[in-house]
Amino acid sequence: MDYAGTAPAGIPQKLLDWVTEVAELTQPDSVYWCDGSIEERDRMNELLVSGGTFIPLNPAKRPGSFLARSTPSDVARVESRTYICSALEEDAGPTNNWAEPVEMRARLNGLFKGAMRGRTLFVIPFSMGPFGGNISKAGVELTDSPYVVINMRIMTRMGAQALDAIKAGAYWVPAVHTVGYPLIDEAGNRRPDVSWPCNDEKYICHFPETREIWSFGSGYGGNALLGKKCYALRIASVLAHDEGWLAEHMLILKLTDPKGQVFHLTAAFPSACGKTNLAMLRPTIPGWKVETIGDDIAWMRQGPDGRLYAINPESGFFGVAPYTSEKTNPTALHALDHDTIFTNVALTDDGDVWWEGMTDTPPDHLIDWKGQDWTPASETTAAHPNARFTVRADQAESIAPNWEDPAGVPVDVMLFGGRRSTNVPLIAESYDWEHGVFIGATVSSEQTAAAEGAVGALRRDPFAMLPFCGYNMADYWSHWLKVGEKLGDKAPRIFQVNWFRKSADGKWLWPGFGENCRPIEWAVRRVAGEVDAIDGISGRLPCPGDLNIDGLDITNAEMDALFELDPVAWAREADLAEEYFEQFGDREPDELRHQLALLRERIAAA
Ligand code: GTP
Ligand code: SPV
Ligand code: MN
Repeated sequence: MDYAGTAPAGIPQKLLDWVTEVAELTQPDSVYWCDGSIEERDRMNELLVSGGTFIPLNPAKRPGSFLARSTPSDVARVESRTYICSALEEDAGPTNNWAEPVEMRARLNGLFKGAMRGRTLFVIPFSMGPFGGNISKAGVELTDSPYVVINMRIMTRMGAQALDAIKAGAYWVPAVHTVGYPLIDEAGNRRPDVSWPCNDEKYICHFPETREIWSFGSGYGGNALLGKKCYALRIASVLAHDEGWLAEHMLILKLTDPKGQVFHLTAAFPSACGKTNLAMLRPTIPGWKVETIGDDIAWMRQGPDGRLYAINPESGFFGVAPYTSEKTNPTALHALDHDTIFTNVALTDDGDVWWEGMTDTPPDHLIDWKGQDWTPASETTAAHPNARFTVRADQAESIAPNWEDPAGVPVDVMLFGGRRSTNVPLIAESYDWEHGVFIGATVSSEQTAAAEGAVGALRRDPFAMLPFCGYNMADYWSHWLKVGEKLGDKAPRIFQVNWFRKSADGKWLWPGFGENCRPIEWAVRRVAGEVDAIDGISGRLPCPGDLNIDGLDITNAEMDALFELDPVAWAREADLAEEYFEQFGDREPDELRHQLALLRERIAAA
């Protein structure tokens, strides 16, 4: 078959050869080059509706919106099937699954052979980041999933303009995806399609040396939308290491204080720990304004003035639906009013969506995420805990007017956080950049439903990058130290935060959500040099009275509990950090050993 025949004019030979090679391997019926147009979107939606993947929602309630239900075995990222295939195992490091690249290529060749039979191979040219500037980068995803096409159209700048950039010579990363459910077997027998095709066997593979992505068997989120975690974090972290920039699992927001001073903040929290919420924060302190630039990923580079500039490489939000409500995140909720793809939420009797926490009282009857009848008496949740929405970023009323500036925004403050029911205070400022890197490197968090594994189990998640760092984590820490050296006194200030501390009887000590502007206000006032701080075990803490709690219903005892630093518990934290660092051997930067010694000195002095 002439797979190259449908290509638009002027495609670089290298791209054409690669598409042909993948098509010859996967043997689709046809090859289609996506242009990103509205007509194409509408055709794709029709295809998904007629194939049973999409259920159109009630156009009077949610115009332009659809519900998809995945197979129960394909609901989140599969970290156990995610591989870094570097030539040397130690370059992947002890926190990644490693596979020998030649062996993995052979295995993938076997799996991809004929995997697209009976389907269309879609060619998706995309840009991670706004067009122009020196931070954005292009990619091309080949997939047999129209669901992926339509999600990539929201999450990335996909289509003709990205292809034009590639034609003009832009660097691009190749990414191949198949759901692994061919419709025709080797003997030529055809089988009907299913509403959520996928394969029990899954491989999400990254080749850092050749900067390639190969994903087999899953149609879900970060496993399949390869611009997101696979490219913008795992492969980009490798590019960033080699080229001297940062690719991070961070939200980006713009903050304006009552005097009109503007600050930009980035924050790294593990999956389902509140990045989307914080990115759309509605401050409860009068006069402050928060605008959204990104909710999941930040690419950052030193600018001409020596400061660190951040862009959001994405153009949409793939956000956690459950507990998004008028109370927790009205901005996100309103963004979902139209033109939204919902995956694994519940369907109401009038053709709308519902999830746990959306309203105080659930509807009397729903169809749950598995397609079964559901009532409030049911023992299972109506929506999957990792149910997600896909929506264009500019549908959020909080989107910053300059969110697409290819030059990015200068970063003043960086936060590191996680879910910690004990020990970690509401906010603490790092003593310096090196201490900030130590804080990032020692982040641990109670696990969420965003990946397979035991929900609630405490695990180390350095820089919230555990599942996303494309190389040896210890080398990544060294890279951060080096970037800090280059930035010098222009470096952003680093803080540790924890919205999730609990009382002895298991209740949240901090109200969270909109009230998170209070510790952030303190951070910004520190940067502006307006307030002093007190040295503490884990970092610098607010002086009494400096953290604005005006109008907040919180007792002094609760405030004390939020900032309590128990030297015995912290000695244990230090021991656990040391134990964790040991697995990195010689690669662990000396500076982190030094920071651990400083922490122990502060504990001893407390
Ligand atoms: P990924 O998209 O998976 O990377 O995650 P994310 O960090 O963007 O997660 P998201 O903002 O969607 O996290 C949602 C979860 O965090 C929900 O369970 C929220 O209820 C909870 N959450 C967010 N902010 C707060 C907060 O301030 N306090 C408390 N207690 N929970 C919060
Ligand atoms: C995460 O798990 O951190 C996400 C969702 O942002 S996914 O894109 O599926 O990885
Ligand atoms: Mn994420």
